[in-house]
Amino acid sequence: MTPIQQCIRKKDISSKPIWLMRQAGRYLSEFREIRKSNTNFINLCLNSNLSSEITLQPIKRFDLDAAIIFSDILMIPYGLGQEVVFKKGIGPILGELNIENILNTEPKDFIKKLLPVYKGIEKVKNKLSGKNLIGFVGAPWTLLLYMINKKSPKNNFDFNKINKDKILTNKLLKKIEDMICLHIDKQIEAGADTIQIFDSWAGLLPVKELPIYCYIPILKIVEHVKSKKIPTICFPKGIGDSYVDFCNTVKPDCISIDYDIDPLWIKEKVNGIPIQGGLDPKILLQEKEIIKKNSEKYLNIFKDHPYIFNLGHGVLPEIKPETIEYVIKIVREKK
Ligand code: 1CP
Repeated sequence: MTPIQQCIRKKDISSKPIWLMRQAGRYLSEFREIRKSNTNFINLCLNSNLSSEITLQPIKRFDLDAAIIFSDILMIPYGLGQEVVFKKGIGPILGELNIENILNTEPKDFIKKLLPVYKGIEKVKNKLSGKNLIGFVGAPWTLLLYMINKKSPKNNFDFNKINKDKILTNKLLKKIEDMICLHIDKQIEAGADTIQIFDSWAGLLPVKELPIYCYIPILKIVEHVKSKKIPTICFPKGIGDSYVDFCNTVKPDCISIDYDIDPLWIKEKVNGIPIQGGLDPKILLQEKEIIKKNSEKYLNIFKDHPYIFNLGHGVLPEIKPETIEYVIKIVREKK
């Protein structure tokens, strides 16, 4: 049994597995080297030789317990025929939303477009032993938001824009949910043994809309994955106190917390659900003592609770690889 299975399935508290969101990426020179000559990010995700190589880069460098496939949540809009480009310094820019085309996309055509993602997973699986291979998807709400907003909602979010045409939004949401389930199925077939669901922008929803746009759509996906006997890790970033309602409604196999969540508070609220993450990635830009103190805070609080060490969001490009090594050492040596 792999360390993450031990933690999630057996609720084992004796070992604290570790992996990091965005563990492959720009903070690694070997990633930057590949990225330099592969300027089209989507094409890079669709190159199974390179995506599998990038997935394994942090595994070769560090003593991590899981690999997460190098891909992106926006591969789903891409698979549905919406143009997706990543602009340097800006982020993702999506093309016109042609609802008719999206709703008419056949599963077989979607799968065909994303086949290299699944090939990449197979390649990683063949080279990985004793470690988990995490597949992932964006949650329905976060994908809907990118698809309608056509860029990051970081600085320009207007809920009314999303909620304007409810019938249309619901049709789109249903299609997104179906494609998420399909994308998960194909990742599992290819060798993914755990599924993480990223609702990165759940925190933008008004609290009263959380059940409609966050909990219920994710619940459907979690139930689908549960029927395949594969564990889910859910990350409804930014919803604060609503983490409790989320856990009570969705009942994920593991809940990933962001850096705003008080770890002691959540531990008491989740009814024994395994917890992942929490540490603010910005801490990893500070001095060693501060890194140690903060990492140990999480390890101490979760001493008696099934816990996967991770961050409260992704590794920042400015973080030094030596710092990651240092954090792993702290987690491994903690008694
Ligand atoms: O070279 C580069 O500039 C590319 C940076 C990059 C990377 C390394 C992007 C663009 N995506 C990725 C890979 C990626 N994305 C992974 C790979 C596996 C890993 O090592 O973790 C994963 C799991 C994701 C998931 C993802 N993409 C999320 C959910 C997690 C999160 O960060 O909240 C989101 C929101 C995206 C969209 C996206 N893709 C890339 C960027 C810069 C963004 C965010 C844009 C924004 O701020 O809105």
